[in-house]
Amino acid sequence: MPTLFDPVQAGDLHLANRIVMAPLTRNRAPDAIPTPLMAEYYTQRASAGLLITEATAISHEGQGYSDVPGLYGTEQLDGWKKVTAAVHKAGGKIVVQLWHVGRVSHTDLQPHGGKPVAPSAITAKTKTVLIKNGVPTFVDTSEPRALQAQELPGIVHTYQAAARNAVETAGFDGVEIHGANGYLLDQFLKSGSNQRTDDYGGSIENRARLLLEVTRAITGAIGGGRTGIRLSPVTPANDAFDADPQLLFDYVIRELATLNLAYIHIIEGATGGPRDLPERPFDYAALKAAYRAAGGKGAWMVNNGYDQALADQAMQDGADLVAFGKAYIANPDLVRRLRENAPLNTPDKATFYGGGAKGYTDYPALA
Ligand code: 8OZ
Repeated sequence: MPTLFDPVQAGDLHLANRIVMAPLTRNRAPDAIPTPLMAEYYTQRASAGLLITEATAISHEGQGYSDVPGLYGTEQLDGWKKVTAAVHKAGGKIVVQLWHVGRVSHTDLQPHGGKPVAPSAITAKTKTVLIKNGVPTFVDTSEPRALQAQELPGIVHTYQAAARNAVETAGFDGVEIHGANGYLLDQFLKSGSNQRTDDYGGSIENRARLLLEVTRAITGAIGGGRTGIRLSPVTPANDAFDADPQLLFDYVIRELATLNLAYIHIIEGATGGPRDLPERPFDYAALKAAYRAAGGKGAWMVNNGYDQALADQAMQDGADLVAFGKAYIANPDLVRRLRENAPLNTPDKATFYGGGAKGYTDYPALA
């Protein structure tokens, strides 16, 4: 039985251990451009088997929060190039999380103050973050407009271009498709946010179409072995809801199994919250079994509220990788701390979103 500290192959990615830094939004990229401070932050954490960057907008339209990074402009790509170079120099591996927020945005963040885009014109009952005069402020998301069917190939193409730029220009080892947490692809997947009557709404096959088209476009451009995907079957984050998630994700995972992905990243329960949702039961073991039964060979990555004991249990149950979120905010040397059973620093919520080095690059490593 492998332990968290044993190496593993995830598609084309050879990982030194099975501990993954989860994607964490930190809102420290003014004008969507990655900074040298971000390079320092990721490099401090380079002993993880894999670093997944914070969610990164594939287009201006795909952006939904102040000061989150992008991957669509030259300066943004140049900024990321410095991040990946520093991480690689420190011996780490890093993939970028490709993000389109869909309806989880605000007109203030959209090109020309336009409406955010979504599968259907249904406002998400959720908040986003605007940073005004350096102060993060939570505001209601704006009413979106429904995307026209003829706009969808453009969105698929934008994801594909971002993936290509990520590996060819910015130097990433691969990409993670953000298919979770109530953002655009998850909005299409789930019945609560998708009331379309065309080929992209209604049946499960139709609701899954955009996510699968995006995934195929990306694997076609950069290879499945450098592509991972994150899914959150039952999270209530950002007003996500599906009437029958077990059936939906059984279909999605079987289709993904044919694409030779590097890994599948599953958020169990409510993102950053309870792992067990009595009102939203879900059988994750059945999901993994369906993936393997359909020929899926990717690494199986689990996430949400893991500590050492729960992670060991997950490895026994056949997980290949465990992603740690909040623990990684506060513990740059998390791999060493877990290996040595050392105490963990406590993350400070007040500095999660926005700001500078404080609560970002100043958490101490072990002496
Ligand atoms: C926290 C704050 C803003 C965005 C996600 C990208 O939930 C996020 C996010 C998390 O996936």
